[in-house]
Amino acid sequence: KLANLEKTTDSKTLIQHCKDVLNQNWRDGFTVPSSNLYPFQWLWDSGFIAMGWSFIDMERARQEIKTLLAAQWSNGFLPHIIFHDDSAEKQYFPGADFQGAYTNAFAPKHVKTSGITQPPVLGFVLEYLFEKEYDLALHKEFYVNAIQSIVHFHEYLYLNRDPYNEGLVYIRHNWESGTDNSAAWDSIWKTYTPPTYDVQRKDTSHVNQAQRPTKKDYNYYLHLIELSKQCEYDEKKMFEELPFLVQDPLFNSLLVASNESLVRMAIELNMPEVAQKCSSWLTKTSLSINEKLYDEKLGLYGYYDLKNNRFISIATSMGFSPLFAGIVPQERALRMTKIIEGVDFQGTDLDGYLCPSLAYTDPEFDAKRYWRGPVWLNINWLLYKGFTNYGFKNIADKIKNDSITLVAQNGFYEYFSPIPTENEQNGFGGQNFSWTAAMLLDMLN
Ligand code: 2M8
Repeated sequence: KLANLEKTTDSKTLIQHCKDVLNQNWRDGFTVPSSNLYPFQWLWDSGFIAMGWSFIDMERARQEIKTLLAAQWSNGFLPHIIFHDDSAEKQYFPGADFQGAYTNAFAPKHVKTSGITQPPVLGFVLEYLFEKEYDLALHKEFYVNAIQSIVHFHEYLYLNRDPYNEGLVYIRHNWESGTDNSAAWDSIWKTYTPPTYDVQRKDTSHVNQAQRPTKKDYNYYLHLIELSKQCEYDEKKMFEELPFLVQDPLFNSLLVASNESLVRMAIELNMPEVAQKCSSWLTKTSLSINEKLYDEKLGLYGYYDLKNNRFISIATSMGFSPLFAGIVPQERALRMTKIIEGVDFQGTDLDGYLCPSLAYTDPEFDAKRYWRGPVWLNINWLLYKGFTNYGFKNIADKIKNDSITLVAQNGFYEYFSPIPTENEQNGFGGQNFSWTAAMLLDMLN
């Protein structure tokens, strides 16, 4: 265990491995999440990855963001996958043709993209780079342009995804949450039956099926893509037709955090209109998260199913994410510390690694299946920052140390089982995973 080893020597080795992973996954102007499993550019991965690059090469960190933003649609939408070359159909499923979004009038012409988005991390990612920039004057144009593009993305979200003007934006595909097979969607899946798709998945040729979403799950995911295609990715039509419309606590909290970062950078860069706009967005979204998404019963934040008009009460690690945005009232935050320290998130022996994506006590908990139990380093990083900012140092330290231990003992996996084992492999999913390396670089520095 790392704790038993000579710390500095070991951290040095780990830091070098983090750098190797990012270097291996770097392509021409962007970084793949994992070379075989995810061979293109993913939106929120690239955000976390850019923070990792800032420890190695600021030029690459900026380039990662520039390449992402170059694929922005003309209505401000940012796609979750950018298929940088034409091998998409061979390498990944569903590829650009199956997703069928690139014919949309707003889509860019120079590159094919998907028609769904991912959590809005770019505002706070940009501020992370901004604060480390050695020569701000030299790179001012990059920051000003990036801020404008990110504001355009947020504007798109508020204009198209907030039909009742609540300040809460909805996601219209479970992939937009980033937490693909979360048990949070189970009650929605029960409301309809999708067709069966007889397709050749590629993910299960790289990763054991038991660690991935099920075949039945994929029917739901592909059906939502089919329906979006039938709507020609027209936002109004999709709002009327799609059976999945969810106000997600992670997505909205990251939107608040990004708006806050945009306000601070806009003030420094003398962009008063941007500062004003983002500040009114963040006030409204924060209030609504606290009013509509707080689950008094569980003491965590939950989801709102906008299609079926009902609250989804479930204890997930994403339920802590408003802490990262700094919008949780003190007494609620205190209650959240008791929850993360208890059996739900550390198991009956209170010896589990933080932070499982689903509570142990949930009947659906599965330590190895993707977003239904495993620990994810990007979420851990958000919670580590969140608990730190609230002054809960012990919990923040445990999240950080568990993250380091899991990687040190198992390698740079996509996700990890939270259950401690003696000498068993506890890392799962893709290997040499970019955001695992990127988040660790922050935690080790
Ligand atoms: C996973 O999602 C993709 C679809 O976007 C997939 O399973 O094929 C998720 O973990 C998502 O959050 C992540 O961005 C993506 C790439 O790492 O993989």
